[in-house]
Amino acid sequence: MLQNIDKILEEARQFKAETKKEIEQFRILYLGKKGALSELFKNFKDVPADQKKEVGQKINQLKQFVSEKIDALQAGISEEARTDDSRDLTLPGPPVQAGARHPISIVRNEIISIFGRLGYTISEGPEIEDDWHVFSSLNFPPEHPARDMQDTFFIEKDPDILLRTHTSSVQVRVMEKESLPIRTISPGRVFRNEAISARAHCIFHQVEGLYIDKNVSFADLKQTLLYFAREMFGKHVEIRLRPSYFPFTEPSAEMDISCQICGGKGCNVCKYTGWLEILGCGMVDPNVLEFNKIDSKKYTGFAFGMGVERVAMLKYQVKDLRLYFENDLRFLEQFKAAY
Ligand code: 2U9
Repeated sequence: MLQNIDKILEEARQFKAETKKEIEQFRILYLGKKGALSELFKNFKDVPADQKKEVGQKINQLKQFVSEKIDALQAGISEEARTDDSRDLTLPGPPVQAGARHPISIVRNEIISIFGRLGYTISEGPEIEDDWHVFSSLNFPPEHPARDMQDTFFIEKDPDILLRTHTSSVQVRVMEKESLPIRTISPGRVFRNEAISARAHCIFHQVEGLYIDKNVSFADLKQTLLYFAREMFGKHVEIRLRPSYFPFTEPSAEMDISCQICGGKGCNVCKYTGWLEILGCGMVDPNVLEFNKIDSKKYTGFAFGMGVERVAMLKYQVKDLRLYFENDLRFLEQFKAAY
């Protein structure tokens, strides 16, 4: 009997109970009507008289141990575990924090989608480029400032290896590889050696477009860009083209959209002009076509280029471009509903 009590005590010591349900199982096993202690008390009458004192003490010690262990277990378990068995496992779980797309990705995807509806393919290419694909094949004269160390990040000199300053280089690669007609946009990161400010960054995102076919005209360019502006900013948007200069297009233009804040009346966003500059464009310079082995007497083309950050600033009324690079969740979370 004494050995049996020691064995039960040892088992009670080893018993692991964490949840409310397990503690109750422990209680029933030792203190319940048909439990170990009730069994010992029942058999107590058969214990020889000379052992009764010792056995009685041992049984009481066991009972005390079990009671104290139950109290300790109940005090020690967390509120969650105490109510564990009352949880309804069929209920939906706690909400999972969903991430959101970066506003630059949202705007880039939207630009891609708009031109996709006009039949443009997407082309991508290397960020590390050579002089030919970034400058020479695009008609940049030898003394053009963009070729200077102050404007472009060079990795190696002679022969020049550099970080692309625009994604036109991707379109040069398309002209090398693919047959005509070409109708493609190239979204991607570009790099310029600029001081970081509210309006400029040394890394930014561009989408450039190129359309080359027979009889492509400036009117086609204008209508394409009007469609883009209205899809992007709303159906009442007007566009305006101002003459400009780029080495790779002739004639060249910069496009403004009518200010959506004041409806063209003039406000501090459009600096009281009613217009906001959004992109550059033009007819592909015949030199660029010839450099890329395209007969400029048979084929013409138009091209355009825009900074995604600039489009996003106009779309979301963000005045400091640096916000797009800082990844502050208080800023990024505001775009959760956008896409
Ligand atoms: C080829 C030939 C011509 C792409 C063009 C622009 C005008 C332009 C700027 C807008 C803001 C760059 O991000 S920005 O700083 N781009 O103004 N880009 S036409 O012209 C091409 C492209 C490819 C073969």
